Amino acid sequence: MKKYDANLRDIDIIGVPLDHGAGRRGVGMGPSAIRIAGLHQAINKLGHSLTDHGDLTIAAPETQPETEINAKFLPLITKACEALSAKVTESLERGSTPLVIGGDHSMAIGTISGAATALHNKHGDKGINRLGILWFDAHGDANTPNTSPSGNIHGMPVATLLGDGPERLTQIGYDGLKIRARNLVMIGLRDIDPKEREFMQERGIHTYTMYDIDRLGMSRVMDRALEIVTAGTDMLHVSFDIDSLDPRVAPGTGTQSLGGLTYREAHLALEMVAETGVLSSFELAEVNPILDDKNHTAELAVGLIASALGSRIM
Ligand SMILES: [Mn+2]
Repeated sequence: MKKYDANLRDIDIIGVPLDHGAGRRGVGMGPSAIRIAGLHQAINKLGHSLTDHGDLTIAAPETQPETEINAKFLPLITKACEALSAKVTESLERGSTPLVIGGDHSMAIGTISGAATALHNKHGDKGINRLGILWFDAHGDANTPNTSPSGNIHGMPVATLLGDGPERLTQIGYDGLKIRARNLVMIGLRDIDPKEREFMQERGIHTYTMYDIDRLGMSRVMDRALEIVTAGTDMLHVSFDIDSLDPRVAPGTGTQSLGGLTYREAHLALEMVAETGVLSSFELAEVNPILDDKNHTAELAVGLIASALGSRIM
């Protein structure tokens, strides 16, 4: 795997003001809140060079028909994810590190399709075997339009990227799988729908739930997780849902679930990611400023991004 010098990255910030995949409005303001919380300063301080590509243009939900009840705002989310995927592919092919800030977690369909497409362009159908994914979340995000209780697409990215989702979304970048289950590890889970559990077990997704983190400690969980996602892969993408943290630490998010990661567990996990030197792209989703307490959750998000990009205590 390509090792990056922690201090020599070219970072491409891509903002995704996407609300439409979530049940609660406000998460579309996440990119602004994260920038206001000092994202540029934090990255500059680490010595990286930085280009902010601004936000994708996304129409307000009020101007859009809510077409499909089982997959709400599918046409708009498809368009946003197609645009995002193309930007992520371009960034990776330039040798840069895409840093995607959201936005609801349906954007992961775009980000990860973009990473998979970069590998597909280089290696054809075998490219997909070379993409490792670490996914931090309270939830499984593994519903499909048929199993989702809400029809909100932010609950479907994992299933979609594994090929089981709305066709328009599975075709982004190229037609086919964007993740191999064996290269995917999900961390911090504690709120999983029965049908998601079935799906995750059938597909053989590696999971470290809060139970595992309590039993093993985050350090050992990350040792094992990093071993899985770096085995035989060329790229490592981290998809970080801020709701993986406990809502007492991260109140500014729409689907809170008690019993989540502590402040230090989250930082340790991302410090360990940075230590590997092989992180190739990162995204942070689901910061909702409307629900936040004086932008603290966005500030927390900036700190976590800094840890993932090499910030050290000593
Ligand atoms: Mn999520």
